[in-house]
Amino acid sequence: MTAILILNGPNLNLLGTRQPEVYGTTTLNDIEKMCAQKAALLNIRVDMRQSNHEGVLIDWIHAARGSFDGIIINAGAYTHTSIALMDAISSVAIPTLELHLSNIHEREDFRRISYIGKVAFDLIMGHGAAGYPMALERMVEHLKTT
Ligand code: CA2
Repeated sequence: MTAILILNGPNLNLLGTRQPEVYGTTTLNDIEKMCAQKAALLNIRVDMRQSNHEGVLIDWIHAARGSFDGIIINAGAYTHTSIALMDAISSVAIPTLELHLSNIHEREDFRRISYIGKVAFDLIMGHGAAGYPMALERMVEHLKTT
């Protein structure tokens, strides 16, 4: 069975509790449930995790080798800073999709730079929580064609 790892970076554990005007009112727990439902429909296995620590995210990416067919990552602010996460993704050579709740191209200039985007096969952004199940569909479609 196809297995997808969904990684969430710093501060995303606060989702639904602060800044609802930017990030919406859905919690990460709600999103995990949405992903589980979509996974059942797509007949895939999904494992969703969150960490505020760059090294933990890197360790999870390394450990994904041999266990997961694809990685969906909302790296939070590490998106715009972390060459280490970018290197981790290219080192495991697992198809990776970049995901954001907000449209990072329509916000501050510093959010336009994405190191994840340099190694991801696609980007889904600006759809809020709905972007997560969309990302699962996109990943499954991508894995079928590769
Ligand atoms: O739009 C996204 O998904 C982001 O990855 C979210 C990051 C931000 O740094 C990226 O530029 C875009 C921030 C996540 C912070 O999440 C919060 C959620 C609720 C309250 C406060 C922060």
